[in-house]
Amino acid sequence: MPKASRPLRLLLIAVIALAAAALLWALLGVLSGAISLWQALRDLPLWAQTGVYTLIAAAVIGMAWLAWRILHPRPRKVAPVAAPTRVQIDQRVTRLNERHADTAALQAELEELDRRARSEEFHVAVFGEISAGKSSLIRALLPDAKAQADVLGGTTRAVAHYRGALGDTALVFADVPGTHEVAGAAREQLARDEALRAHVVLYVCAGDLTRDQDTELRWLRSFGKPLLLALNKADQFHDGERNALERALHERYRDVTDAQLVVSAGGGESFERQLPDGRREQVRRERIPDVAPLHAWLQRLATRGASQLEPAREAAVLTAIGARADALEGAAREREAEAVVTKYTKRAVVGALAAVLPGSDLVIQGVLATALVRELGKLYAVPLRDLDIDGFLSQVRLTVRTSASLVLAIAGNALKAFPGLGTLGGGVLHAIAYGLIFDSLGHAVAGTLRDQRTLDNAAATQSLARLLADTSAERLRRIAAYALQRETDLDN
Ligand SMILES: Nc1nc2c(ncn2[C@@H]2O[C@H](COP(=O)(O)OP(=O)(O)OP(=O)(O)O)[C@@H](O)[C@H]2O)c(=O)[nH]1
Ligand SMILES: [Mg+2]
Repeated sequence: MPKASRPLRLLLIAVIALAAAALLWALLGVLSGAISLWQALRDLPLWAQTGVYTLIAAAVIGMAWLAWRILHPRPRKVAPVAAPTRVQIDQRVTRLNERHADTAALQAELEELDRRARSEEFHVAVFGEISAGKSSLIRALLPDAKAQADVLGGTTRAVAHYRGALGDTALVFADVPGTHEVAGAAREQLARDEALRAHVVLYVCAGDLTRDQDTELRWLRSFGKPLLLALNKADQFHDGERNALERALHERYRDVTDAQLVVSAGGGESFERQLPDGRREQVRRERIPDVAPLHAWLQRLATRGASQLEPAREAAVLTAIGARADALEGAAREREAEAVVTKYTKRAVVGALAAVLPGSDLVIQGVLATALVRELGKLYAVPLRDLDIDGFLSQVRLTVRTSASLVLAIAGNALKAFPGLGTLGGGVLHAIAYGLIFDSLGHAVAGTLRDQRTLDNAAATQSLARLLADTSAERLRRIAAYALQRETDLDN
């Protein structure tokens, strides 16, 4: 570093001296203020002195508390997800039934929700990766329960329930399939559903959590239910390793879980035994489980009683049912949209066959197209005022005109697929072309409304252009069949 020049250093010394003098001056000011305040207070009657001292003490304590709070911010609570109410879910199920959706699974879930609420049993779902020791942990906590344990991963294939008691509370453990098993997606869903149905989730791990496990744990927490994290197989770590892991889990998950506990649920241990004749032999025996801290935590939660934990459990189940209702509604809407598109495609074909045809110019039929877009808009609950149908149809006409020769060529191919069709009136080619246009238009509009909840003209026109060029055999046969059917109907 280059040396500072002498005048500069002198200037720096002067500034420092000035700052020190100012600080000293301020300190003396405060001191003199405090002395004169103290002298003034001495002259006051005792009650007034006590009042002022109490005020000063309160201010000092208040400031100390404020400083402490700023330095030690409260752990951020994960806000529970906003759950739908039971009434909302019941209404949605009724509406789905009216739309002929299969709601049997949703209704079964609601019945199970009510059954558990009535039973007042305390439900604990034991959740975690395959072979983490979930079944062994249940056996250790409820020794009379029978859960299959195996060294091969993926032993618990479906949800099994084990009943017992913790103090005076009737308790049910749900032993769920382990997550992250290869090709175990369906079983993983079973495990997640069961975790939502429980009052408490016990998350079992056998080491540090992977990124997926971390996400899973935070997802479980988002339902606002008590969540315990148990590090199992503690015996497999040296003391130092175990302590470091315990500290790391505590540091990372103290805001996400209610407790982080270290346990050893079982497994085997080997040791060497000396026989009377001096020989030694290897002996293997079941390890005595050490699950005391976990047992104590569960007991503590159980004494709060199932009914106190019921609202969070209900909210979690209703949220899951809400998501399933969303999926069913989506599927019902897709089916209904398909029916609407088919209806208008048939109408377009029939209209083209019956009308005096506009030569080779495939000008789109305005009234029919408007009705199609309106009906799809209603289905996807997009307000009519948000649909610029006229503007959209002008763009559609342009797209259709530029693709006219392509569409007619595709319609010609469809005719070849039905050799008999070609001999029917010359209008059949145009009827199929109209069918193709309406089928493409319907699917383009439905897809855009589904994905964007609005009629994005550019996206819908792009999709239309793509669909107009779709020559899949199944589609051509279907549209040609409408024309064929109508022609035969007209002939008879
Ligand atoms: N060393 C040791 N082994 C354990 C412990 N707990 C369980 N095990 C062993 O880990 C293996 C898996 O145990 P399970 O209880 O079947 O594990 P799980 O999580 O139920 O497995 P899945 O149902 O297949 O997902 C078995 O061989 C157990 O003996 C433990 O605390 N220490
Ligand atoms: Mg198991």
